[in-house]
Amino acid sequence: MVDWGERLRGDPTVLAGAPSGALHEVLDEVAAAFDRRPWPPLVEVGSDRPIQVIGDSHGDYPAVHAALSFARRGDPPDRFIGLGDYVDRATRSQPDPKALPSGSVWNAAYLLSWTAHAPDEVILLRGNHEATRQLPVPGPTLLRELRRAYPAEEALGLWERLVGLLERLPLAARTEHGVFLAHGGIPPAGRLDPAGWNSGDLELLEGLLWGDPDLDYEDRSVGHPYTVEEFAAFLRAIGCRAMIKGHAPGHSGRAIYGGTLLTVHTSDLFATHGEGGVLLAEIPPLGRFRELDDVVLRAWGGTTWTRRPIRGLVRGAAATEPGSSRAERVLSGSGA
Ligand SMILES: [Mn+2]
Repeated sequence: MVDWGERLRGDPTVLAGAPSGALHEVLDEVAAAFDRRPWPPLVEVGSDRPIQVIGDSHGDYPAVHAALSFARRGDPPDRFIGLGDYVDRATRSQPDPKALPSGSVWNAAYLLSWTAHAPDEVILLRGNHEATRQLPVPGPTLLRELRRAYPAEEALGLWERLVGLLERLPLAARTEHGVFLAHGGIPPAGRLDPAGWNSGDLELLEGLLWGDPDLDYEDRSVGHPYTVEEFAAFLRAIGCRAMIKGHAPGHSGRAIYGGTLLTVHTSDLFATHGEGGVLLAEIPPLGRFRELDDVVLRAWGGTTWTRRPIRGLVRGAAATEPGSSRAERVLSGSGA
């Protein structure tokens, strides 16, 4: 008997070439785990250990495997949080599409198997690409990737299963030491209290999964920009001091809003965006974390993780950014 889940957790490529029954077996285990322990909209995460955070991966399972292996190198392992967007666009990220024909499938199955196996250590948030049936994304490729990997008549059924499980992931996380994590943004006014959050609330999904800071805003047809004033008010309301997000690659590797909002991306598709790199952010444990200055950023070079500074954290540098002096006034409470 081969345990496909166990094999997959060791190597995200094992499903390639295997019959669809292998993927079904993995998804059965994930569904059973989610039934036993459904995810709440907001996950509270302990800060007793370092937390490794990945941004949008879009099917880049080699980078995700490298990040999760890094997080799990010790005993006990570091916690691991994915900021969403595990699927779609994988075929565009590879110069040779035949090399990784179905990266979204292997990436999603690998991560789902891990979060089902170790839910206290591997926490996956939804991105807007994990909410395509609620708010459609432009140019999704997951179904096409499934059609390359499996017999055509099985692809739609597998798509429905995969998407259905991705839709059961939480919307956001909050650490004990006050870091808020979500794919894109903050909830709309009137929904600042997580006690009232509901994963089926489209306006909440749009805010958390599709929002962009106004410094980084692009018109996506879904989602609204938020200002530093709205951002600061939300952080105060939920008792957090900083946020880490993905979604918009323009500021990847940079902290904006006076060094309180960091964006990371973990896909070769966006390796040249923002400050560049396939990035992993480490939040130190309680006692060693006060602000985003204490977060360690690393970039994947294909064989090793290399430490690199987070841009925008030095006050002098932040002050050169449009809107940052306003950000500092708002965040220090000296007027808006
Ligand atoms: Mn996104």
